[in-house]
Amino acid sequence: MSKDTIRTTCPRDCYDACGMTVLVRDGAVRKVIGDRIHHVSRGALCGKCALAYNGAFIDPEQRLTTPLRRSGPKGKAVFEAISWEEALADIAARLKAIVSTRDARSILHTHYTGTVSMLAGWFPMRFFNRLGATEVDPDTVCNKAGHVVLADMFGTSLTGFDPDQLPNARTLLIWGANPSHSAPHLHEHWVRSSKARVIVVDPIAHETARTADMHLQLRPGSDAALAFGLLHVIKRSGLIDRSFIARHVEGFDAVEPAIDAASPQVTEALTGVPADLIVEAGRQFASGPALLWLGQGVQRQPRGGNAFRAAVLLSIATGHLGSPGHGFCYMNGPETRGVDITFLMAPELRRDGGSSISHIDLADALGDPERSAALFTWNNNILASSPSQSKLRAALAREDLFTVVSDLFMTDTAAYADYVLPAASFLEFDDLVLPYFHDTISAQARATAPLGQSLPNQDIFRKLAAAMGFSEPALYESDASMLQQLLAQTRFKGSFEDLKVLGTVGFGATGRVQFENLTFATPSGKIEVSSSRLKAEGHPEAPIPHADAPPAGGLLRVLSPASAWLMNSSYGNDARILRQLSEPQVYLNARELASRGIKDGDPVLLKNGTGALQLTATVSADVPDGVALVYKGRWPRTAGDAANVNVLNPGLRTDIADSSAVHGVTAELVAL
Ligand SMILES: Nc1nc2c(c(=O)[nH]1)N[C@H]1C(S)=C(S)[C@@H](COP(=O)(O)OP(=O)(O)OC[C@H]3O[C@@H](n4cnc5c(=O)[nH]c(N)nc54)[C@H](O)[C@@H]3O)O[C@H]1N2
Ligand SMILES: Nc1nc2c(c(=O)[nH]1)N[C@H]1C(S)=C(S)[C@@H](COP(=O)(O)OP(=O)(O)OC[C@H]3O[C@@H](n4cnc5c(=O)[nH]c(N)nc54)[C@H](O)[C@@H]3O)O[C@H]1N2
Ligand code: SF4
Ligand SMILES: [Mo]
Repeated sequence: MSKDTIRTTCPRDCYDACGMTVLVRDGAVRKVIGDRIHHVSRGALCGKCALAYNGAFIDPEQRLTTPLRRSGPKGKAVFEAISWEEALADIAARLKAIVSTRDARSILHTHYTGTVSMLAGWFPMRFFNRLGATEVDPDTVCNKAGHVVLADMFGTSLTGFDPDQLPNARTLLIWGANPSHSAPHLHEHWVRSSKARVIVVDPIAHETARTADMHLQLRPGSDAALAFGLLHVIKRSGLIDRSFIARHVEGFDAVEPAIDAASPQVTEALTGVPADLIVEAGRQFASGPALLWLGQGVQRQPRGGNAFRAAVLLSIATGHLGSPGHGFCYMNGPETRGVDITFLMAPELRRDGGSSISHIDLADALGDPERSAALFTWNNNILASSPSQSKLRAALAREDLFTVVSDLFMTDTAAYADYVLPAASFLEFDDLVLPYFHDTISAQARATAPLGQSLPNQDIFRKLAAAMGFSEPALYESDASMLQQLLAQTRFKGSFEDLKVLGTVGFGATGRVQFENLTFATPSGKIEVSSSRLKAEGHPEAPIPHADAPPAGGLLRVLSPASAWLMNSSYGNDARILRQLSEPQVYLNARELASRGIKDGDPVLLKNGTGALQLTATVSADVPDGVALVYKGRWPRTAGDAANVNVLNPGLRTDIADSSAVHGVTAELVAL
């Protein structure tokens, strides 16, 4: 009997990027646990991964282990096992026929962050670039509005504060993120243990909000108004940093009249946040070094772009940028570690400049034979996570939509495929993880062989390139070569083998300062508060103190953020996770339930003009008036009505960037 212990990294789309230890016996994974020396996880995995990595991920009954060809109606998950050779030859023949008789752009591909490891996340792009397929812009289902406005103002959205700056800060303002779910170890070891005063801005009194020093429980979609209210307090207190603005900011004048008008009383009326809390929070933020964590939830609102532009004004107006303990963070991209990942995607293979559509338009595009002949989905479960779920389901049922899905599991989306290609899990191949919060790099190390005939994405797309007869060497580059090139760009001087021993490495104890030189990659070289570019696209030139009107006529705003027990839609098929989740629930406060004659535990229907969802009503004091909370990510087919919360989303768009405004959905609640 041979025993082994492998150190590796969790590659889920999670701020934490935990280090973990895999116990392997006789070549098989016996146990996955947290790595004691990892700076974030400190020996513990989150509850969901502790279950799923020791459950569905290593269960041959749950995993896809061979390529499959459809042998029943679409959506019924009736398949026959076939060889890789046969599957790839069939797929290549179909794709070639589409390319020769139509346009390659009628082949759509969707992908996202099912894994955020570098090779499995990005290398397949080489294949699709060479093919000339239409990319469904991945960020449009998640965070594009935030990226576009930050890039417009600062020249980048991908260089945030270094979390190691927290000891230098007096205030940590968490705006529209829920670390207690979406970054559980950061919640425990970073937020809760910090000496800084913690302020949370969120409609929901989630655990991070409840344990913070201050919780500004605003109405959904009223963030910009709240930001202007805080700026009013800061201005009135003489705490606007005029010399910082004079040197480093363009167009601040454009927001001054709205700041002057946004008194605490006006702001309370627009946001529901008590005036005295607005005063206290504004003064606290301006009182010294402050970090602003811009969550992804806040920009998933119909005016999410404007909300982001307004919230980040706090760091600008106070001059809380460019020195220790200061800064904001949306996320930290590979460039914060000196890494340019463009080569992984080989955009030069693309001959026609490329085409892309938004996730918001996916269901319509797939429903229209003129626009789509084929769909390839990888690292993404669209039928659980994309908007317009019923329309999307109808489109996926199109007999003439040639559909290929690569996944680890038979998801609702895979059930509609003509061919399903089994992907290996992160426990089964080497890769690199560049966390999107901490400035570190981590090894994802192979602990065991791919289950059954499953293959890492890289192998799948190398083989498919060969089946297509493509000759470009970039399509066949080895994993080892790409890992070596990635590492060579970083300040880590060892090899991948060296990194495997260490698990995760950082780059020095002092901590990077965001925008240390106070130079910005904008046309003016300064922070641009007013934007002629956005104005030319029809948006307000500068942020405005907008607040959505609360829904009228008994309608509820449906918020559907991250669940503690699911990772997006991942783990929705794990038996022990499903027991933790129990039946699909909608959380409302007792007043909202009582006003509808509904009791805790009653079966209810949440419905609007787009769809209806059966749920169990559950009382929660965390949820404010006018809001229904339904966590995202259930697999539709695990529910009686084969739907999840996205059946209610008509495909709402953010004001900027055609991104998802899923937290703007409204619906009525009725007893069943
Ligand atoms: N209502 C509502 N909907 C939302 C959101 C919301 O807040 N509310 N949030 C949105 C956001 S932020 C996101 S990011 C999306 C995410 O939406 P999803 O696409 O559901 O994301 P994941 O569950 O992370 O991953 C998708 C699939 O990738 C597969 N996968 C994992 N590793 C690999 C691999 O190595 N190879 C292959 N081929 N497949 C792999 C997983 O098994 C999983 O089925 O959902 C969006 N949908
Ligand atoms: N456990 C778990 N962790 C995850 C994920 C998961 O599904 N499960 N998903 C991962 C992914 S892909 C992403 S993108 C991140 C997202 O993680 P976060 O950045 O934390 O974003 P969300 O969970 O979408 O929403 C965060 C908060 O936004 C709030 N919110 C909604 N509307 C508004 C509003 O109008 N104003 C304000 N201020 N707040 C609002 C919600 O109430 C919620 O508490 O999490 C990642 N981590
Ligand atoms: S999902 Fe996040 S918290 Fe859970 S193990 Fe992975 S990195 Fe850690
Ligand atoms: Mo996301």
